[in-house]
Amino acid sequence: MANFEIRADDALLVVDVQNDFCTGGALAVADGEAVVPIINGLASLFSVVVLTQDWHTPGHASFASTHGRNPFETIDLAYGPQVLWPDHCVMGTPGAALHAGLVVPAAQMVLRKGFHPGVDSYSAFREADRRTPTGLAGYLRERGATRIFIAGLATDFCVSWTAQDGRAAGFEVVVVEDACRAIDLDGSLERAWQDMQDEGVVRAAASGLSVPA
Ligand code: VGL
Ligand code: ZN
Repeated sequence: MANFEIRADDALLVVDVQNDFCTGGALAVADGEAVVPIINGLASLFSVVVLTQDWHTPGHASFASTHGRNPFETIDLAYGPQVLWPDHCVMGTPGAALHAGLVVPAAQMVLRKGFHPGVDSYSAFREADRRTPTGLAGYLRERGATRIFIAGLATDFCVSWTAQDGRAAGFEVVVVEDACRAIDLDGSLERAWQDMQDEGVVRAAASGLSVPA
């Protein structure tokens, strides 16, 4: 895997490191909290750092309970297929809070996504209708970022969609593999890496990132 010297026009995007995606959470990702110390270490390399939070209304359209269905089934919503999840990251609840071990005081922005009741948003750039922007691309551009490094949860959903949409928005995108953990539903992890590669997303290891001496 390639090594990267971190520059002033790089941004770190920390995706959904929230209690509900960690052990004991409503939609726990295996070993999810393992990303926390890695991300804490990475953050100091970057001058632009953005955190995201999955941030759903009660009764959100992505919740199985809303439709009287079982979690992990897929249904068709107005904008296309939607995997149904256990209720998770309900706005303002402890499960939606960032993991307490995440220590990134220099992060300048926290972006919340998935707050429209009828539309999911795995991507931090664009909601699942593929039309509604979150404002992140404009923020990053105005901050002078051209390349974004992505870490967090989950590799095969919010990280992957964010990475691909970052490419679509014109950024160079690097996913820091060991600073992510996956849900891996029916082969979704392997598919996600293939899709990311097809869009020109580059893979890195946290140990391969450094600041010039
Ligand atoms: C996520 C499923 C549902 C994620 C969010 O952060 O990857 N996955 N909501
Ligand atoms: Zn969600």
